[in-house]
Amino acid sequence: MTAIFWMNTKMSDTSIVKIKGRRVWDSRGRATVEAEIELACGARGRAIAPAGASRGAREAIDLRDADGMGVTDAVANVNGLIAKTLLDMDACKQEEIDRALISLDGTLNKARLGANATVAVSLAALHAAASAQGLPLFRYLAQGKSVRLPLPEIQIFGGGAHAGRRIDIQDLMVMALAAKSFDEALEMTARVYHAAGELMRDAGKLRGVADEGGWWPEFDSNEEAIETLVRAIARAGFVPGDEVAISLDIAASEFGSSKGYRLGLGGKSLDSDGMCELVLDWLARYPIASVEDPLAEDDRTGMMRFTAAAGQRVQIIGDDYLTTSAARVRDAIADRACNAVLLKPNQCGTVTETREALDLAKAAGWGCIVSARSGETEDLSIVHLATGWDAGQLKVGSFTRSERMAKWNEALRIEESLGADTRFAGRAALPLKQT
Ligand code: 2PG
Ligand code: MG
Repeated sequence: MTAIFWMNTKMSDTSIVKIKGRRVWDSRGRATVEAEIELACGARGRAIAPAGASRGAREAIDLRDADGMGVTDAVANVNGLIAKTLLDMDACKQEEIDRALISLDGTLNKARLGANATVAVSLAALHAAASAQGLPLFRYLAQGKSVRLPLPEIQIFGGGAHAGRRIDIQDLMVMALAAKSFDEALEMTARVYHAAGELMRDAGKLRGVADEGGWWPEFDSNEEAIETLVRAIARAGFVPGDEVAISLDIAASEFGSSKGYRLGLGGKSLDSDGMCELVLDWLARYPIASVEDPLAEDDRTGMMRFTAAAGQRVQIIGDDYLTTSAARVRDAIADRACNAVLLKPNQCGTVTETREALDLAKAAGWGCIVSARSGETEDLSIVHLATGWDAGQLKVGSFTRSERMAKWNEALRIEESLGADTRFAGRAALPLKQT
């Protein structure tokens, strides 16, 4: 009897007994941080920090060594200060773990420990807790509530900081609005991706791919890029806008600020009003359902003006503008400066802070898009966050390269595992009046 009782207690003991940090490598061949956590019951969790190229100025710090590349200090923080602090804590108490990380760091932007260290640890604890309960991570996060597979937003052409600034727009993506399931959304996107490749080949413009696997943007203007995407959707057999819509990440902070914008293609210089008009003109001319960071991260009045003009008919996402910060989401809700938030756990550095930003956005009826970074790995955490939290949308990059496909394929497995309970967020995930 005593022995059995002892074993049961041991099995349910989710206190942290070991934390190990190590250096691994991401999809751009850059060093990054992996954290592994072991619990008293034997369960383990592991997670890897991603890294952005177009980063918001207010993002939590991706801690690098003096050479700007290495992660020796960030890994040492996991194995030293963080391990010491979190040892014996209960992995099932995510908020307590994350609060401990926040107070140990003591800065507003994780400058001491590095968000690459804290996000890897925070996510590893989450994985360990789910594993201790014998649940896939999305089910552990859902806490018995029903969930929907997210609407995927998938890159067809890369650009901006992910393609040597060959064109100004950073991500030219599609959303398969007519899809009835995640599986069908991927199948539709595959057809568009390959149709776009054929168009580039026929035009003698096939030059390989950009950082996230989207076709290299060999175009003479931003408009030519959008027009080629419209043609690819039609060539794949879909009605542009109705069945498959365009989603753009302008990432405007990369080429401008509230003081002015300088587009590389065409050498145009625009003030905030001019930039606003340019993107509004694209919305009027092309079948675009979603646009991210149309103005720069410091251009509050520009974002407010843009949202007032287009927020009823188009999803307007704040990425660099909001940096997964609950405080900034709260301000933007009050300002009506966007109607959707991009959620990147490494922009804030913990699971709990990501969740806070999501909860605020959801309560305001905003769109919520859980997102990968341009520097990624085989880590699958964000697929489970998007599904388990019922965020509604998921952005992972293109339809090639295994760090991207691993995530799309994981969502397929989740969809299959739900069987008769499967639900797909589809176009209802967009915060639009007429969908
Ligand atoms: C973005 C992401 C993904 P990065 O801006 O949304 O495309 O890019 O990770 O470089 O910030
Ligand atoms: Mg972005």
